[in-house]
Amino acid sequence: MISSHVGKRLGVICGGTGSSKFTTAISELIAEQSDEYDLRFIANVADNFWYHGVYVCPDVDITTYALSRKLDESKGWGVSSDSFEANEVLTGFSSSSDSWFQLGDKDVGLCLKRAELMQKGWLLSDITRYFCTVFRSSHMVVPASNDSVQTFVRTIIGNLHLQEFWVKNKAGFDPMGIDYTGISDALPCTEAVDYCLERVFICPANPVSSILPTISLRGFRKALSRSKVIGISPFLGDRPFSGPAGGFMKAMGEEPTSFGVAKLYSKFLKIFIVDNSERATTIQNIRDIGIEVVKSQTKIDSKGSGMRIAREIMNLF
Ligand code: FO1
Repeated sequence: MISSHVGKRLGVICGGTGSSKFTTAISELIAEQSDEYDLRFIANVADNFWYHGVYVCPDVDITTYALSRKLDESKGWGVSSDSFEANEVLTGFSSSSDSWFQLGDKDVGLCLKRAELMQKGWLLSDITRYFCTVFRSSHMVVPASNDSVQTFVRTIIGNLHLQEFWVKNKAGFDPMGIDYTGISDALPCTEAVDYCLERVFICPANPVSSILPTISLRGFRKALSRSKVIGISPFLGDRPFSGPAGGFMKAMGEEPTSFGVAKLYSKFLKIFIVDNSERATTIQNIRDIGIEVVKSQTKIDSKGSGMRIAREIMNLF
C-alpha cells in the first residue's frame, strides 16, 4: 500500500527489464524497514508506442507491476501467469499481421484502460498514479514526461523505433546512431524533477535507451547536478547485464563498459557501484574522472541478495 509518509526525497530513475530487480528490492527495503524516505520511481517513456490501438508504456508498466508484485520476474516484463489469447487472435489474421510484441491479456486490459483515459484527456502521469493506487503499489511511479519522446535506432534498413529494433528485429542490425524524437520540445513531469533535487539512484538500466531519454529532458541535469546521485553500472567488463546496451553505447561513440557509462553520467554522478569482479583499469579510469567507485556483488538472484544490495545503496546516501 502506498505510504502517505513525508520523508527525505529520493528519486529512483529506472528503465524496465534491467531495473526491475532493483526497483523491487529498494521499494521492499524502504516499505519494510525505513520510514525515513519518500520515494518516487521515475520511469522512461521513450519506449512507449501504439500497438493495435492500445498505448503500451513498457517501462512505466514494468515498474508498476514490480512495485505491486505482479511482474513476471522470469521474463522481466508483463504480468505473472498471464495468458496470450488476444495476441493469438492477432496472429490469426494473416501471416504478416503484427503479433511480434507479446502483449499478455492482462497487459491488454491495462493498455486499453490507458487508451480510454487518454482519449478522455487524462495525462499519462495521472493515469499512472491511478494505476499505482488501484494496484496497491508500494510506491508511486512517475513517467519522466507526459509528452511524446521516442527512441529511434538508425540502421542499414532505416530508422527503427526501439521496440521494432529490439523485439521485432531482435537487434539484428548494427545500431549506427540513436535519435530521441520530440526530446527538445518535451517537458518533464514536474514531480519527477522535484524528486531529483536531493538524492537520486540510477538503476542499472540501458544508459542510452532507458536513462538518457529521461535525464535529457529539460531541468533534469540541473536538478541532478545539485543532488547526491548514486548509480549501479549495467556493465561488467564489456558485457551489459541485459539488452542491446553494448551496441547502443558504440553508436553514441562511447566504449561499452562501466567507464563509458560513467563518462555519460560524469557531470552529476557522485558514486558508481560496480561489480566486485570489474576490471581494475576500468575502476581506475572512473576514479580518474572524479567519480567515487564502490565495489559490490551487483547480481541479484534472490530476495536476500536484493535486500543486501538495496541496504548497501541506501547506506551510501
Ligand atoms: N520484450 C520482448 O523482448 N518481447 C516481447 O514480446 C515483449 C512484450 C512486452 C509487453 C509488455 C511490456 O510492458 C513489455 C514487453 N517487453 C517485451 C519488454 C520491452 O519491450 C522492453 O524490454 C522494454 O521496452 C525496454 O525497457
